[in-house]
Amino acid sequence: YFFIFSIKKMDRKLPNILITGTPGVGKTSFAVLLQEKLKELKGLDFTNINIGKLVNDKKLYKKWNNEFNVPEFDDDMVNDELEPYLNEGGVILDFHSSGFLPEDPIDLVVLLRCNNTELYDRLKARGYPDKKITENIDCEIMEVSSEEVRESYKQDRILELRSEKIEDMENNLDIVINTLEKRN
Ligand code: DAT
Repeated sequence: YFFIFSIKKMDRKLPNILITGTPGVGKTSFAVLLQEKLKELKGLDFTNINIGKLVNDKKLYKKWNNEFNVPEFDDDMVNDELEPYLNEGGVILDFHSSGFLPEDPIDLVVLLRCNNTELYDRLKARGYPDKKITENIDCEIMEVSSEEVRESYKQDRILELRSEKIEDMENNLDIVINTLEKRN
């Protein structure tokens, strides 16, 4: 086996990886790059699941948040949808929230971080209204995603990485792939 994680879980050939952090930190960009590189460099087939997109596509919500005009995802509905994929293994999850996910089938958590000015520019470029930008920057400052990760996963499964410059992406890729291999 390529990964230590999977040795313990004989039912999963490949580990599951969660990419998390405040909206705009670079989760989706990194998740896509990671999947491509694992294929290109290691010949491994991972599947990307953007949970936000999944929630919308499969309507995994019962409530609507009128303030921000977004659905409020339903924990159980999302977990029911993810369960077969996580049992199978080889999934790269991409989401800002992590506390509701099951701890056991997630082998590595990559927590991305970004400074306020860079995050502001990214969310502005995305066309978010100021209120939504402020809300998200406050979340990054108050470490909402970080706290959630630390409360939900053991320290040795968490990698906290800066995602501010383009070079960070390449660096982070090396760090994540090395971490997966090192534990072999
Ligand atoms: P998220 O999925 O966390 O919301 P994203 O992947 O959509 O974030 O990225 C938001 C924007 O920032 C997008 O235009 C790509 C850019 N970006 C992502 N990671 C970056 C990095 N390390 N350096 C510079 N720009 C980055």
